[in-house]
Amino acid sequence: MQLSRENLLKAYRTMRTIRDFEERLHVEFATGEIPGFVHLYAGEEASAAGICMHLTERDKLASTHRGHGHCIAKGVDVRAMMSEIYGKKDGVCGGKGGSMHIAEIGKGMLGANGIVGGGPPLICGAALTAKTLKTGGVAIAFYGDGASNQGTTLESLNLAKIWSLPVIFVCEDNGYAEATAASYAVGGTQMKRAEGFGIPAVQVDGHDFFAVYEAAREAIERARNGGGPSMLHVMLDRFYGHFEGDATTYRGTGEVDRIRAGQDCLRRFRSKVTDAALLRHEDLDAIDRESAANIDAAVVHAKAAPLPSDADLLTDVYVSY
Ligand SMILES: Cc1ncc(C[n+]2csc(CCOP(=O)(O)OP(=O)(O)O)c2C)c(N)n1
Ligand SMILES: [Mg+2]
Repeated sequence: MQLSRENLLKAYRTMRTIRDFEERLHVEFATGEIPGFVHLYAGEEASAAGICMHLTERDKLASTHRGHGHCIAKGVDVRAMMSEIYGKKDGVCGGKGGSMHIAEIGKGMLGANGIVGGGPPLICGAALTAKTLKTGGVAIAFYGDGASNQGTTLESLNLAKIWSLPVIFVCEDNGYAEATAASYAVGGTQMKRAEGFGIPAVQVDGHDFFAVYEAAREAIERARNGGGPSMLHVMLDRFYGHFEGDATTYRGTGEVDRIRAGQDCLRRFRSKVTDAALLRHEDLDAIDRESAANIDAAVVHAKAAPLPSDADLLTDVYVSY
């Protein structure tokens, strides 16, 4: 399906914002100013962007420890995210979550998640709500190749199938779980796993925004029309280590350079749309400038923003019903 000019610009803006956010965090984390762990999504942008383009706020999303891209694509404000990562009071979770727990329920962003395999069961609950209340919403579980081996993920595939839930399981396969290669750790294939549960699945080139967008469109349409769950096995690569500070001794010499040179989803998007004369280089250059300025402002703001106060320790602890 042909995307409108407006949507092409939106897709590029989302991917560019994620890339700039992550590249900047890579630099800023090294200064020691950012507390906690940070896992960067750079290289994987086409997956979050291609899927979330189909979603609105009524649709729910569960993310992973590598969640910044999912949050941005789901519409969470980058300034509030940056403040959150710096642990500041005006962060999207009041500075209490940090990188691995960014959530904004109102936007359908149910949270990044430090528990590998934590997202799929959570999203089955969100999908059951959508189905029961007939909201028309769908629920997306992003999870990694490592998380695909967790019992929680396999149980969720089964549950989503037997209850015919409007879930899209998105396995973001970047070839590694920490330092362990998927080729070593994953038995069988993701496609066969889905087939085993009677769930339609498709393998997608995650470096290609358009491939992800198309596959997601079909799966989301199926879910919205009562056709139950689907799986997308998205093949992609991360540009950085598992976490910031990872020496990445387990990756081959020149592996990341080759990926950056040949498999960069942003570059591929740019050449596709400019070759086809859908957008001009100047259109994209303008977005590059706008995004760089936004991220810059977000970092300046986050650094200067106040920390939560002592009294903030006692809020958000219990929920009153
Ligand atoms: C239940 C649980 N087990 C182990 C860990 C430690 N851990 C954090 S990330 C990770 C690897 C996850 O790999 P994958 O699912 O492929 O995601 P990726 O990091 O590649 O995006 C592990 C084992 C954890 N956080 N939670
Ligand atoms: Mg992985």
